[in-house]
Amino acid sequence: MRTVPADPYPWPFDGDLRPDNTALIVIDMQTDFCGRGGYVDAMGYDITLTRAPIEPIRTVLHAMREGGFHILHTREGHRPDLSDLPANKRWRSQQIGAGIGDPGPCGKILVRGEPGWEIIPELAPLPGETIIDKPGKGSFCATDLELILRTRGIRNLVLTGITTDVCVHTTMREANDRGFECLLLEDCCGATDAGNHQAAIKMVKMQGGVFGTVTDSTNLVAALR
Ligand code: C5J
Repeated sequence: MRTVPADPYPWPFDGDLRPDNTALIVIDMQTDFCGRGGYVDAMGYDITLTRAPIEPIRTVLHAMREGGFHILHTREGHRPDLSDLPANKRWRSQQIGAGIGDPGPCGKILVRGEPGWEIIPELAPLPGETIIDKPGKGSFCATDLELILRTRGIRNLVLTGITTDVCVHTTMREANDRGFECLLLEDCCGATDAGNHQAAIKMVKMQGGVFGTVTDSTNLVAALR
């Protein structure tokens, strides 16, 4: 029996926390979402908010790698021919001045293989760590993430990355509906708007933990020691 202090309940709910049934997911820590000249920057948002979780994630990555936990990374992006880019997603991005697929300072925005689509060097995956390429906001939609988790017997998920209110939240909701036991690390996430970040955290905690439970990197690392 082992748990991490969290709000509204210690995680995981049944105390079954082991390296072989638990994974860290680092969501979309790509230049397009937190780098100068990337998609979020081109939309005019403050990238200091989406860069804030870099150091806390590094700390957690280190601790969970040391502990022998499963590590997965995701990247949002589209095929170079844009055949997996819905017309409405493209249109909306054009309206805000950062058209997906259009050239920018970091290459074509949110296109696989372009510099802006790469995971930032500070959080680069190590050889052997799983990378999930996803065309949407949720990490389960149109990917093999669920198959990989079930094949490895992973049931507990630690969620980190950007953005709290969009890709992290969508992934957490998808995971929760599939029966995965989710822990969100508050300081290891960031949004393009501070209020949205706070609201997204609050939403998780409603109804006794409607999507899971919330803690921070300090609590998690201390509990894993
Ligand atoms: C967004 C993401 N916000 N990774 N993507 O478009 O949250």
